[in-house]
Amino acid sequence: MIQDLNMMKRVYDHMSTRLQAIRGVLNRPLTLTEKILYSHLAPSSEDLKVATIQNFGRGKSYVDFYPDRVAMQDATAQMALLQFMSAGIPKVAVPSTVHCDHLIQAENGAKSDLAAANKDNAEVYEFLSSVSLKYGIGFWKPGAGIIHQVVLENYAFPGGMMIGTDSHTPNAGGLGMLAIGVGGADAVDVMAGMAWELKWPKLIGVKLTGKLNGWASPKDIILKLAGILTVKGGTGAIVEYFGPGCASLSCTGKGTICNMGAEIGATTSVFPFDSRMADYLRSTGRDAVAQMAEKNAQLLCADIEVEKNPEKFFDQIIEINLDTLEPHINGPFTPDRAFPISEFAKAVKENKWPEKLTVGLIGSCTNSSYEDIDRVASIARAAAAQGLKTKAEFTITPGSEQVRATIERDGQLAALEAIGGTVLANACGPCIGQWKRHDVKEGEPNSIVTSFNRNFTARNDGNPQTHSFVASPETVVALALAGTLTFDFTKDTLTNASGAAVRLQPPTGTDLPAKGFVPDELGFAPPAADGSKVNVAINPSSDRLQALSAFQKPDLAKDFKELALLIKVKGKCTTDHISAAGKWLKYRGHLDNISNNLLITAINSFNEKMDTVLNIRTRNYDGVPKVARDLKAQKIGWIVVGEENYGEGSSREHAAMEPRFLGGRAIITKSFARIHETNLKKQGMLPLTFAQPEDYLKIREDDRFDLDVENLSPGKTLTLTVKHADGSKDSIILNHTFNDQQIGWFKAGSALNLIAASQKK
Ligand code: MIC
Ligand code: SF4
Repeated sequence: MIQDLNMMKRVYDHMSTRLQAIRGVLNRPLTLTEKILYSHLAPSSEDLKVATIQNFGRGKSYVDFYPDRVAMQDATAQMALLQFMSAGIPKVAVPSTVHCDHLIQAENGAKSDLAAANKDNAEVYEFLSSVSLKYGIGFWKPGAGIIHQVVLENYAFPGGMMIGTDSHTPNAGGLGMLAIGVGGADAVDVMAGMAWELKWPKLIGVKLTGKLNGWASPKDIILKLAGILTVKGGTGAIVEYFGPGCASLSCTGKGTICNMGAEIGATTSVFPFDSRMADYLRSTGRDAVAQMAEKNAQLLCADIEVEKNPEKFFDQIIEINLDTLEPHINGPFTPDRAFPISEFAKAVKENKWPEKLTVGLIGSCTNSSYEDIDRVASIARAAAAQGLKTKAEFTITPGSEQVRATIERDGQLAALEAIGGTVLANACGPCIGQWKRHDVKEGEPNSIVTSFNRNFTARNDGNPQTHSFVASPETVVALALAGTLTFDFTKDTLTNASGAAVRLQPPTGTDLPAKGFVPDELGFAPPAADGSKVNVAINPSSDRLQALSAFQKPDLAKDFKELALLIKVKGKCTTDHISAAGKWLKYRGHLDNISNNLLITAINSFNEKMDTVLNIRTRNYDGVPKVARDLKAQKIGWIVVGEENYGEGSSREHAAMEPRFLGGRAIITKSFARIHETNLKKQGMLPLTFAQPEDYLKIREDDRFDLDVENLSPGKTLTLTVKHADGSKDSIILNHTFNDQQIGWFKAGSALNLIAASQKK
């Protein structure tokens, strides 16, 4: 069944009238991104005064929008919905869905792993399903699939705008939707019917020419782009693809590219509407949506002048020629360290990375489409015919039940199992550390290659010595057959069971199943027509769920004096370092318990150790959360100091709530990742940046700090007075990006406190 067709109709009607008005004011050609953004400006429709339409300052103006829908996954939905419940609103204002995907642990295979998850997480699933039923939210059960795949199959539509409590929400850009990852508090705004604020983005145009061939696949486009732009090159920007190469890519291939755009820090990525998207919509049972998009096609791509003179419309342009694009492998420990296959073996040897491949993992939210699996199955079939089997362990994570059932029916799964593959549950599993490995011990150096999108230290299996590389599914399978990282499948040979030298065949495959997809009839539970009677219970003695207490308003005169340093972090500090996943995922609904993972894998710059920081009060070294709790108990506020792109990666707002909960006041860094910076502001924390990045060096382990928060106002710097133990002082200038509304969140203690107060009026 097509969900929310009327909403989509409204969006298209609205878009065409609104864009006319906008063209009248701006009087210039528009990119696709601008068309979607301008047509979702708040206030909506009639109320929009032409005067409020303007050339917003890219990277400067904060602008309010009304997104069309919200999606949440189980690991972030718990906190999002606990906040929604405390806001006191009876029903969500826009179509919203919850997806149970992150909490399923991979161990022995799909069936038993799903059964185990249903048992272990029963309380959380029960909570999420009853909250969904009550507040009008669609609920996707465990096993139905990974949020982004399910959204692409059911909800995404060209020209729409959505937010999701997961950083890979941009996957829906493969279907021409502007889909943005956010923290749960942002989702609360939209579900409460309020406008949602975003800094008007810069625009990066990526021109695709030529056509992929041989072993190259859509994943290689984003792997290459990550190498060019690095993990922070897309910060504050939307990536818009254009050029003749776009139409040669399938809709799901485009989804892969947009999905992994999160790894360059981009706000989101988007492709123009084309026939490949219409084909995908039809193949997934949405003919009516395809028809509407076709009718409005001119609204769903950039104006012709943009393609002709892109330099006039984009802040940066990158061109990638698909004809000559090589397969890429990125890693280890960061997704932007990119190597074309022709240079990879040399890099492995030079860097002394473990050459033996222990496990190859394909699938996940970004690479488990019918096309991915069909192409990989073609490699597997040809390999089997040549007497080859995988030498490394090999796992397959289907992105959704719909894909899994279809590839089972069409024989691809059997082909993958025949060369040694194990099928895992339709869930995040090893991608987010939900992986019980039996083959290597903790601390043992080893290499894995995945078709996922992130490879931060310890992410997949909790082992900091696992060298994780990201590649296309095709590359993963080829390397799994070889069992070594140094195999260049484009030219090297392998030895088969009878001792003959054989070459792997480049993949072939189709993007859509000839017999159509097998629909997932059981995975979805619609909300109750009248949810007011549904009871949502939280057991007060639960260790998984905890009702939220409001954060207190700060006392500006007192709370920012004599602060201590909790930790000065050295190097990369992703949200995985701030609030680890894996075994900690089980506490995502319990703020007190999950706070015990605060910054435990970040490196202390003073001793290069993890989870070992000075407690200024006791003069002893202890774990980070322990010191934070002790300082909180003694009413000593504290700060964290960090380097570049602090909070890169996930949308998890726990990384912002935990420091707030444990008495943190400010996080001071050289720069922030977008979602994390907003999450901190929403929770009443102060994300601040050094005006002079070298001032990072002035911070000593036993300093005390005063911060002049009384002066917090838009565009004005703050001053941190650093009082060193030897009696000397430093004055450090700090920048911030707070606007008036956000200062209101800070002064109220959190953004949620403001919403809750407005409901009580
Ligand atoms: C991720 O890929 O890091 C996650 C796990 O999906 C996160 C969400 C989370 O931490 O729950 C994300 O991408 O936002
Ligand atoms: Fe799940 Fe991994 Fe996708 Fe995040 S990136 S949604 S953990 S599959």
